Amino acid sequence: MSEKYYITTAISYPNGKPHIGHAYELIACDAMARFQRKDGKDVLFLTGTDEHGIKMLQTARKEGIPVRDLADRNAAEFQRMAASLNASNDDFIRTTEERHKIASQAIWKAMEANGDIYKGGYAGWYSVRDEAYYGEEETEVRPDNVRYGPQGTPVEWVEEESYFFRLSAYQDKLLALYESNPAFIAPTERRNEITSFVRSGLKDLSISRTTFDWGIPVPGDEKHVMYVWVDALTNYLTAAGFPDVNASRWKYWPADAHVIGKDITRFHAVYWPAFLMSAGIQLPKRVFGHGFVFNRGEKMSKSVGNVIDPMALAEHYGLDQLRYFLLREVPFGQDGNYSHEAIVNRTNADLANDLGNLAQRSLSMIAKNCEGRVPSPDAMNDTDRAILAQADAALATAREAMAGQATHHALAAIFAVVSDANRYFAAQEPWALKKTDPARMEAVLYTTAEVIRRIAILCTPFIPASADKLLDQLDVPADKRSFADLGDPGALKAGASLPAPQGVFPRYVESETEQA
Ligand code: ME8
Repeated sequence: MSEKYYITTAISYPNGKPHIGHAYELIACDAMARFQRKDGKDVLFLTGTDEHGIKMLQTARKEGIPVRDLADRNAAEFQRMAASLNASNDDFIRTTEERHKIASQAIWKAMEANGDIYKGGYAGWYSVRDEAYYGEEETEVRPDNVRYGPQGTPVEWVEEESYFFRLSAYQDKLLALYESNPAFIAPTERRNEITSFVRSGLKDLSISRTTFDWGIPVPGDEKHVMYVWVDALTNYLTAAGFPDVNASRWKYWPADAHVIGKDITRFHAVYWPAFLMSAGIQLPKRVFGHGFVFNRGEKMSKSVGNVIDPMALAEHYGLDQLRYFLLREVPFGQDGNYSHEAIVNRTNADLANDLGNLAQRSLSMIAKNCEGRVPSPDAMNDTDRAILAQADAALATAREAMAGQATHHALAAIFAVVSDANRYFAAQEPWALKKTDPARMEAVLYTTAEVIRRIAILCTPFIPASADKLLDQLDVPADKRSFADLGDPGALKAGASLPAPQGVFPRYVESETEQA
């Protein structure tokens, strides 16, 4: 039985259309999920939408439509985004589904049975936008005479009857968790922020609302709906079959990685493990809070029109170009910027020039000089073997990087081989060997094609469609494209006929309006 791997994105609020931040997170998780599948693991990759809560109600009211219609319409947009970004999610959860109501009520009852839920009254500074109460000391009145919370959103005084979760009882347990399991929160700066937040003291958490009814009813007291974060976080359990521990998916729990944006680390690294400890459920192995991506390139807004629509970006630059850029350029965990110039430079340099040209030049030479068949490796020497070994060695580096969600390191390692393969190709001068030593020419072309096969397999998690196109050109069967097929056992067979080579990575050429 293969090892399991369960990875999740945050579930997005469908109170608007998807934006580049959503696309960024989904693409990163997709690369991670695909990487583990290629590495032989049995993967469950989950994404979805977080449909309850007052924000949804407010947006629906503003638009004058029923909240369910708003949820349906925008959930469909998120599903469309996932498909058009080539996301390989195994499930798409919507928190308005029946299975999720069952799971949320079950975790509530388990926390209640453990004595961690009690009824009380709540009065405090509430941010509608954050759906969170804040202590007075966390808020400030600004010159506009409006009181703001720590996230910079307006807060108002709200009083309501509410159920509470005994979060205060989990302070020491959480600190012990962070201490004994330093990998639980990543990257380190997030871990430090969370640790000092918990150290500063935890108050019990209001976990129900009576001021609206767009949510999951509290079991046994239906005038309350659950605080949206109790319901939202539980989605990760729902998709694994909870509360049915005999469900076929329950084997995936605990999740190996919850990948989320840094703004919601507190919910995932403080509330979530506390809820799970209370309910007696195993904790996820890791919470990774990635950075934010921002648009700084003014030029792009002119050329693309709507810069925040990730599907327009993918259409404009090419999906794999966008995926490559986001995964390679921005160190995962840090904030990053995207701009027209940065995307064009990165994808032209790495994809079109380095990988694309290498493939195009070597495969065209094979088509022309070897009758379109895989050349003979008979005259291979140590230099050839060294570049092949280098490609194989990149797997270990990439594997270690991906275990730490460092997509940029994984791609850097793979593209270092691309650069070396280009240097190798230039130094071997197969075009000159054609007359002087045809057997060596064949060996060099064989080696180059084989190194491209290995690189393409390593690239499949990141730029799946383009990597598959490269592998099609080498006539590699679909079931021979895993990491287990790297190395000599899966090597190209001399004499096998190859399809006519085609360019896979077109150069981005500035249109006249962009040059202006
Ligand atoms: O927070 N760059 O939903 P959401 C990178 N429903 N990531 C970004 C981003 C940006 N510019 N903007 C947002 C929610 N994100 C909750 C989650 S999980 C149980 C509930 C990230 O639609 C954000 O950090 O506001 C989050 O991880 C995800 O997009 C969804 O954000």
